[in-house]
Amino acid sequence: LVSLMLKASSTPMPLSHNILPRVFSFYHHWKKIYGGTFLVWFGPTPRLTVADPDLIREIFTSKSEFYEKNENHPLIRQLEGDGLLSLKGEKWAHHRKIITPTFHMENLKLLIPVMGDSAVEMLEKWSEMCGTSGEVELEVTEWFQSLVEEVITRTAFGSSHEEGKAVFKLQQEQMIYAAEAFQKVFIPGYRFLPTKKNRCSWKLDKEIKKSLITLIERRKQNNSQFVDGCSKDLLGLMINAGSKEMTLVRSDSSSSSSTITILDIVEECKSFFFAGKQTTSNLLTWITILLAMHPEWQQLARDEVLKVCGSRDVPTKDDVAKLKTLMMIVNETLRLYPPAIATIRRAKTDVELGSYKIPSGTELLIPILAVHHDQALWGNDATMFNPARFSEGVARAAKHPMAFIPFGLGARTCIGQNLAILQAKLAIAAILQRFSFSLSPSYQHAPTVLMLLYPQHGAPITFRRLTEP
Ligand code: MNH
Repeated sequence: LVSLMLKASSTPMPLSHNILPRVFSFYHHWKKIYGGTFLVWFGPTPRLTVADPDLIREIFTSKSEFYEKNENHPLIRQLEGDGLLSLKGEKWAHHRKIITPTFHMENLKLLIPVMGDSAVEMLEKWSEMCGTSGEVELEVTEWFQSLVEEVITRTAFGSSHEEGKAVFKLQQEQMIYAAEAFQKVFIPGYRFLPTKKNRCSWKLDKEIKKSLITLIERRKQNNSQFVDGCSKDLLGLMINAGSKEMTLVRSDSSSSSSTITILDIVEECKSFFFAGKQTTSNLLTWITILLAMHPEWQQLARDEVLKVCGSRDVPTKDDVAKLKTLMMIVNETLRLYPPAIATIRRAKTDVELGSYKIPSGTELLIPILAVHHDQALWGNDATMFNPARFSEGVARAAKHPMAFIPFGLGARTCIGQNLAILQAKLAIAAILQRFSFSLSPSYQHAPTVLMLLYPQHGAPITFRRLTEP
């Protein structure tokens, strides 16, 4: 089934944003017959697809206590780690509270120079590659991945980011092996077979764990220099919370159930990388593709950037806040090409959802992409690229305030969304300052889903230097 689906969606399509029939073919097909909310049996598990924003609001916010995250396949779980993404109940709440300060705007601001420096460094290389012709064709996907990696490692590991990068390299490698095993997921027990690829994956898993433990132990010793923890990176916050709790536990052993251990921190690190890297770099890639497809918006965005930033090398924090057109473009990209096209919840008990009676254990699929492409919510031009629809802000862009959900909603909304948006705005602004760009003649439009929404045949883009270096 999976290979058939992959095959069906690997042929290029015309340059259109009407990608729902292609990447969500089963939904598109059944919606015509049953409407946007319908039930499919996944083996013994009933799965309700819910595309109605009123019902989505109940699941994510007003009645969220009746739903929990479902468990991913063990292969994915090993990669994503037992961190925020997949934890449930008290342990999730405890970790979320500790990690939240990492993403406060005050803290993210400190990353702006880092983001700017790595963007400029990348663009200087591009400029060099342009040579005398002033023009170069680049596969942007890989460039954006290393750009994002830099920022994610610093967010997670702060001062230990160089060592963190090495661990992330291992995890990236493991993902490739696991992806192959994942395609054979329908062969029972396949992931336990000692095939060459599985053995590579297990070996990497051990290595990752070992490196992270070493890294955390070392950092722990340095951390104790700060009495109350100055470092608000993921590692610093978790280590501080952990060591405080250990002292607590010694005097009051009853609170040990929520203690943070080194292994918990290891899992959070894995989770961070898994959740943050590909999502953000995919977003950067889609923005670039869309601006290449729509030169009029590219020019509008560039005019704005040049006006706001003047002669500054990269936008400052205040500049970023003024880039309204660019924000509209980021939002419109997240609407048409949301990197995460769906999410799943499970009913913890029997519960009423709107007028439906949902039995305990039912899975609820929220098809983010389908909600974003729904004409009833976005109008007749739902599959057109029209950033202007966001000119009055996100809440007023559609006919329903819950129609825009690229990061989910409610208590379990994406913790990294401000970081992702900040990074996207900074990087794209820096590109617009220096280059104009268009699709390479070899570009093939083939949006595909393998966990995330990505361009199957890559994103070759032609960049032209705007001024002499
Ligand atoms: Mn992110 C949760 C999409 C960037 C870390 N992320 C989610 C969810 C969506 C999502 C959707 C909610 C899933 C659900 O409700 O079931 N995330 C994105 C997108 C981008 C993104 C589209 C970029 C674009 N995410 C990032 C970055 C990080 C990150 C960057 C970290 C550095 N995301 C998370 C974590 C969660 C999450 C952690 C889980 C939060 C929780 O459940 O408490």
